[in-house]
Amino acid sequence: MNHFIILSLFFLVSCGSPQNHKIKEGTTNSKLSEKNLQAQILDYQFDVKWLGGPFGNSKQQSKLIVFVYRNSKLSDIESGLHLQFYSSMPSMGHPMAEAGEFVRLSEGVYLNNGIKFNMPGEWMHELWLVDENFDTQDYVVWPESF
Ligand SMILES: [Cu+2]
Repeated sequence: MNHFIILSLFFLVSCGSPQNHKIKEGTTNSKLSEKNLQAQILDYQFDVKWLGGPFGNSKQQSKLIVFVYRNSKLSDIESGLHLQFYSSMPSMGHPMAEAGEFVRLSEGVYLNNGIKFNMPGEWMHELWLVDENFDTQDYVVWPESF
C-alpha cells in the first residue's frame, strides 16, 4: 500500500495538470479488445488486454496482460525500468483502489493480477515505465468506461 501512496503522491506532484502532457491514444482492435499503445519518448509499444475484468468494484481483482514490443519484437523492459499501472477517474478526481504489480511471464510479457477499481464509470488508465527512483521515464494513457 505504501508503494501505491508514494506513486500517487508522485503523480499528484508531477502530473498535477494532465493537460500538459501530450496524450497519444492507441488504436483499438475491437475483436480482441486489445489496445495498441505507443510510448511517448522511448522506443516501446504496448499491447494491453484484460484477462479478467475490468471490474467496477474493489472486491474483484482485474487482470491486465501487457505485451511489450521494441522494433516489432516482443522484448523485456530494459533493466533499471519496470512497469507500473495507474488509473484514475478524471471526472471525480480519485485514483483506483489498488495498482497491483506486474510479474514477468516470458520475454516481453507481463501480467498484473492485482488491479482493483473502486467503482464503475469512466476511467483513465496509465502504464508507466518507472525507474529505481520512482521517476516515470515514459508512459501511455488510454480511457475506458465499464
Ligand atoms: Cu469515481
